Amino acid sequence: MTPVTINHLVAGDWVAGAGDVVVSVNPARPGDIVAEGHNATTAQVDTAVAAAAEAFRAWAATPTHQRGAVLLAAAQIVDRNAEAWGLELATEEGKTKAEGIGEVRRAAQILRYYGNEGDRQAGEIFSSPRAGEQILVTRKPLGVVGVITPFNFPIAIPAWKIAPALVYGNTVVWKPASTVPVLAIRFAQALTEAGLPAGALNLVIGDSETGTAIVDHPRIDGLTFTGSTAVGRRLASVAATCGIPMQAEMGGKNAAVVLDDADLDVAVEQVMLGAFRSTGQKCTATSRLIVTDGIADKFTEALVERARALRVGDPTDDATEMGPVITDTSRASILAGIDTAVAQGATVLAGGRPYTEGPLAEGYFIAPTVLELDGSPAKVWSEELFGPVLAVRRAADADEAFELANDSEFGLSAAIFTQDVTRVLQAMEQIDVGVLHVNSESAGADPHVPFGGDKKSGLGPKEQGAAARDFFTHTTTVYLRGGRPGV
Ligand code: UN1
Repeated sequence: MTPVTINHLVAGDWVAGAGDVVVSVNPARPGDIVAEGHNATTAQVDTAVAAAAEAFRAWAATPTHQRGAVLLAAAQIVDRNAEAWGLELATEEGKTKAEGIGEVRRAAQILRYYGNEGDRQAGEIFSSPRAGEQILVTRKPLGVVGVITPFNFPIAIPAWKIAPALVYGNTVVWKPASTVPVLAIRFAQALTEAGLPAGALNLVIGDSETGTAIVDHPRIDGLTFTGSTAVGRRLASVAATCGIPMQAEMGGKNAAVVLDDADLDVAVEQVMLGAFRSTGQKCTATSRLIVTDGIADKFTEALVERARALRVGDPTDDATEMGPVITDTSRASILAGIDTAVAQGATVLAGGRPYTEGPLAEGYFIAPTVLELDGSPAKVWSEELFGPVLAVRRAADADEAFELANDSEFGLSAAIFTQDVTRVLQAMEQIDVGVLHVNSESAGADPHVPFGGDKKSGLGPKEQGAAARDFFTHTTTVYLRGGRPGV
């Protein structure tokens, strides 16, 4: 594949970066360059923000139906290119081709959902305690929104931030992870080809300096971020200093709880998907498993057998079930996390190693890993590794299992496997998470319902569905009376 040239979309033009060289490689074969070019500089970020500010008034004044029509046209372009862009996604990010194509289609679905926003309710009306008066709550865009997105969903997460930002009348300056520039370029191309006016979306590819230049820019009115907890907290403190609202989706340490009465096959299948799809690189991935004593031996044995048999390989091969992690640095930190777990008493039931021979030795591969913990303090239980590593603990009963599920500073998602409706109701009450799956894996999000975490997994309003409106608009409460006495 000829490398894609990395350019930036600034004020409606595709321009070369004036910063450092940036190269994105195929994590399955790091010798293969997927894209290359130069990062944007801080001066280019300034130009992008100025363009977004300039475009704002006209875009905000455009009827929602018309803004939505641009998103609907972009959805068609994205759908039409799903196969080709899905393959590019797998090549630059490392998830399997099927997942890559699925993600591109998901971006189209998100564009369609927000493309139809004009048909939905735009505000509210309340009774007034005073005669001749009504109270309306209207919504307006924030202004210029900074969007910072991670590597692991290079088109779906941008879609679920940028589509609502635009449809509610904001303009955008977007910095994607520099490891996945191709899908960012494709998404921006789809929107411009669909008729988005110049300056409404600006794409600047760069490093953390670029991100900081966006957040603390005086003309930025809000920031939406998905990524690591450390970066999210740093940006949140900058946003707080600048006095702008921020929405942050950060870490997860999501538990699957398998109770004695669970259907074994369903639970094993779903825990496998939760732990190892996308090589475990989802903030919603299952990284902790809690299994009650009555089913623990049978379940763990079946799971370990599946994990050992998982086909790891080049994500563009149809037979592959799990690809590499994103970078060498990431592989090294995940392997170090496994070593620490073993030093802290974990038993390796599956995986636990990189590949040192054969075709996988070259790429950033790690075998699907299952570690059993004995209950003594272990970092792998509390800290996100963002890789194909599942830490297992046993619980005496459902009550202890729920307590262990809550034993985390994070609260993004959880999965519970049982056929007992009473236990399900109890889990809904007791497990502190933003997303709870009953008899399905811990990952996944639909465009029309809120997505986001409890506890320290997130800051600010949730994403997607009507929840997105809370972040991307502000309300004005209008006390409305007639202008003539008695009317
Ligand atoms: C999903 O579970 O399909 O960064 C989406 C992440 C999450 C998105 C998860 N914000 O992994």
